[in-house]
Amino acid sequence: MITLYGMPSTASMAPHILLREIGLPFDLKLLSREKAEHKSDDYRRLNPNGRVPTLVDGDLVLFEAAAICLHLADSYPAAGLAPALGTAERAHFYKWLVYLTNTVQADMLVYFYPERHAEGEAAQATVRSMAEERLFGQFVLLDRELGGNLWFLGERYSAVDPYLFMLARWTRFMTKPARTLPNLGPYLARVLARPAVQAVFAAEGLSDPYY
Ligand SMILES: N[C@@H](CCC(=O)N[C@@H](CS)C(=O)NCC(=O)O)C(=O)O
Repeated sequence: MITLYGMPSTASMAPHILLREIGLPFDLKLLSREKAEHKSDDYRRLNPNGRVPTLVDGDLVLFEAAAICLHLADSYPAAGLAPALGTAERAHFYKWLVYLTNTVQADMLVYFYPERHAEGEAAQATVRSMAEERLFGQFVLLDRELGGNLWFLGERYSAVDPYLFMLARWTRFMTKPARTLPNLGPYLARVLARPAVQAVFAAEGLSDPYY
């Protein structure tokens, strides 16, 4: 049985959506941030970073949300969550998933944890607002790339979509949320309408605003 360790509305959301898209039985262990369960010795034995998510699949213990998404897409090809290996479409799939985790998510971590980047309230406010500006630029780029596509890569839903949705959701209280962009706005509504995404919101106990 697969176990996904996460916390509501965090980086565990994209793997959580994919597990439900694939339709696998799995055990969801939601850790308490208040009790710092993600920093416990037991959890750090699985993920020495003390961060979520972590996926345990038999002997395989995997951290990094994007790696978990790639592993799930590869392990259950019938779900069609990634283009065929060795194709140009697959190369673009890698490019966008890596861009999301390596550039957008990296700046999200600066935005949400400014105290790790500067000392003092004023410096942290500057770090945060500069991260927010960079993030908006990245979402403008993503909005342009999405254009009038149904899903991010075109006609087929892929692992990129829940990843982008998860990151876009994190902008919901920013001054310029991703949902205000012309293509991302209707796209996020389409992702939200998927039964797997609805099930994740219910299981994680999340309510409006959704993105
Ligand atoms: N690159 C990692 C980032 C994981 C990460 O930073 N997760 C956050 C939640 S979104 C976390 O666990 N934060 C707790 C902490 O940093 O103490 C991944 O994608 O899995």
